[in-house]
This record gives sequence, structure tokens and C-alpha cells, in this order.
Amino acid sequence: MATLFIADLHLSTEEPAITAGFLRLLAGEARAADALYILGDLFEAWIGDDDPNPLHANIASAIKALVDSGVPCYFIHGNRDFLVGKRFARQSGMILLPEEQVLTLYGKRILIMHGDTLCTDDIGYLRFRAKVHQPWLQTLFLALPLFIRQRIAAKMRAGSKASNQTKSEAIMDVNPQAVIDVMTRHHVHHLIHGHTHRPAIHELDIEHHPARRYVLGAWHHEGSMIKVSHTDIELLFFPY
Ligand code: LP5
Ligand code: MN
Repeated sequence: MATLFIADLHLSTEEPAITAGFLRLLAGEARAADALYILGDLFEAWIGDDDPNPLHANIASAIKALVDSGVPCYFIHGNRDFLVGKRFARQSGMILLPEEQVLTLYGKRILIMHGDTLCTDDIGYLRFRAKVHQPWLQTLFLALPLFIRQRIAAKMRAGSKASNQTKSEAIMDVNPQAVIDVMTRHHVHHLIHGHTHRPAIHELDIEHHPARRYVLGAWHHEGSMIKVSHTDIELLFFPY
């Protein structure tokens, strides 16, 4: 048996192949898993649980079918879908987790997170994140008519794309010291995250002990998952 981790699918109506690949995973390999963890940016953008986009109901019912088959599904918010709320969680059966969560799987302590908060050199992003994570602003945003929210989200996406054009690749990756700090704080030797779209397994030292950082791949051209079992932690890629 194994526990599966995915992130950065960026599901949207513009990418039906990715949606089909996710639905295939939910109806296939995930059914034999002990649990499925989705570590953020499941959706390209999320502007509220009340968005009537049929894709959302489709995804919710497919995840709910997995959960109802006996496989729990957990969700950590990403920087695109940090507004996923209780209503979608109820519809999908997903359990919402805090942005940093330590698991004990098959005798291994593993820290999971989306990964955006590790990009501490990206001051512009951290400033933006602090703003949009203010509860009062989120309440105000969610009270706006849907079409206004769609316009704001589109502007934010455009602003982000433009901003990313001018940032160095290094700034948009995790800061090595931030990784060490968070793993030390949680006393873990395994970290799984997404966000950077730079899939890899990195060796490092935590408290003078060998440790590993596992980075999930985004589902741009193929699926990606991390599979944790009694014997192994594998980073896998597969056609949708
Ligand atoms: O997302 P991506 O991959 O392009 O880049 C991210 C960081 N950018 C973001 C912004 C998101 O893309 C925006 C998502 C909007 C959907 C949800 C809307 C909810 C609104 C809630 C309001 C309470 O996360 C990017 C990082 C990059 O990852 C790598 O880590 O660099 O960070 C930025 O680009 C931040 C910029 O530095 C500044 C942000 C520009 C946004 C401008 C907003 C103007 C419009 C406001 C209208 C009122
Ligand atoms: Mn992300």
C-alpha cells in the first residue's frame, strides 16, 4: 500500500486533457492508495466556492467518489486556490489542512506544504501573499459579484505573469535556508512540496542527519506524483 501526493495540476476548462488525466487517477490508481494528498494549485485560479463553473462540480464529485470508496483525500491550499473553502471541501469530501502539516507515514515523519512560502527571496510575492491572505480582504472579495471577481483574478494573473517575466529564476525557487529552517522547526527529514514546477529529489542535512526534499512536478505535459510506501519515496511521472 502507498500514499500518493500531487500538486500543481492547474485544472481549468482550457486544459481538458489534464482534467481527464486527473479523473483517470481518481478512478484508477488512487482507489488502491491509503490516501491522496493534493498539495495546492489543483485549480488554475479559484474565486470562490460559489463559482458555478461546471468543472468544479465535476472535480468535486470525482474526488467525493474516491473518498466514498474509502480513500481519504487531503488538501493544502496553493497560491492560486487559497480561497477553496468549506463548501467545496464538503462537496468533494476533501479534508482541508493547514499550510504546513507533518505526517507520520509508514514510520517516516514527513512535512508537506505547497511550497510558495519557501520562496523567501521573492519579496514581491510575499508582500502580495500577505495582502490577499488578510481575512477582511478575502471576505470583501468573496462578497463581490462573480463577474467582478473574475476581472480581478484576471488582472492578478496578468500582473503575475508580467512580474514573473522580470524575476530571475533563482528568486522564484525556494530559498535553501528557508527549507532548512522549516524542516528543523518541524524536526523532519522529509519534505514534500510543489509550487516551483521544478520536480526533483534534493539531498540535504537537517540537524546533522541526511534529509530529502521532494518537489512535485506540475501537470503541464504529463502527470506527476510522489508515492510514499513502507520501503520507498518515489517521484513518478506518467502520461495523462
Ligand atoms: O501564479 P504564478 O505562477 O503566475 O506566480 C506565482 C506568484 N503569483 C501569484 C499571483 C497569482 O497568480 C494570482 C492568482 C489569482 C487567482 C485568485 C484570485 C483571488 C483574489 C483574492 C483577493 C483577496 O501567486 C508570483 C511568484 C511566482 O508564483 C513564483 O513563486 O513570483 O508572485 C507574483 O508575481 C507577485 C507579484 O510580485 C505581484 C503580484 C501582481 C498582482 C497584481 C494585482 C493587480 C490587480 C489588483 C486588482 C484589484
Ligand atoms: Mn503554486
